[in-house]
Amino acid sequence: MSDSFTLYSYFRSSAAYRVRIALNLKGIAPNYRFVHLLKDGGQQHAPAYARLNPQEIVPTLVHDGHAIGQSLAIMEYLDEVKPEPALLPKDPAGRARVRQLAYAVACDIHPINNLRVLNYLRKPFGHNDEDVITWMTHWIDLGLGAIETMLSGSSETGRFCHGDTPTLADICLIPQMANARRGRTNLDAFPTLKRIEAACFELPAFDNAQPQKQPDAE
Ligand SMILES: N[C@@H](CCC(=O)N[C@@H](CS)C(=O)NCC(=O)O)C(=O)O
Repeated sequence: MSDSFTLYSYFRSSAAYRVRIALNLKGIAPNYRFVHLLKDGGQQHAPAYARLNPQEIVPTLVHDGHAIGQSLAIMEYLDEVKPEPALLPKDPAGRARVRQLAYAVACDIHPINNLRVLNYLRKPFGHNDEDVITWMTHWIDLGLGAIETMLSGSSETGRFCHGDTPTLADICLIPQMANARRGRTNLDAFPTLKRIEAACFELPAFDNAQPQKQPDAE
């Protein structure tokens, strides 16, 4: 197996942010290729990138001749090719709980607030920036509120979302909280999430993956 990993990333992409955290936790330093989602009409639509990832979204990880899209698929791949430290608990119920939390972000909050969805609300549907922010805030508040309830009400929540080591749940949550801050969401309503976020940022793997710390940050 090759030691060479290449990540196609954009500093502000929360899906790429997830993979940056996972790579850092695994101790893998990838080669970075930056895909600017706004410049040149969106570099994700450039033919060379579209051949690599026909969905024309970031991230994409290239390893051993495979181009892998979808951050969750990438992170499970990383967990399989480099099992330690594990991103999922060992027991089936724990794995299911971590996936439930991760999917609550990655399947139900993030996709409907993605750039191309927001652009479609603007054109052709004619919504203005105020409408778009209201849309985002609504779905983020609803989604994070449910996660706050799940975490605060469970004895399985520890220093992190599941016990005392970071998992896919934290990896999905922290970038979504960064997105929420860019909108109007007041995170004070989510004390458990804020406590876990503070614990995550004590780890260099999370801290160094932050958007503003990336070489392509603006
Ligand atoms: N479900 C995908 C989502 C990826 C995604 O939505 N990426 C966004 C940035 S966070 C993107 O590339 N958007 C480009 C666009 O909307 O044109 C994943 O988890 O990788």
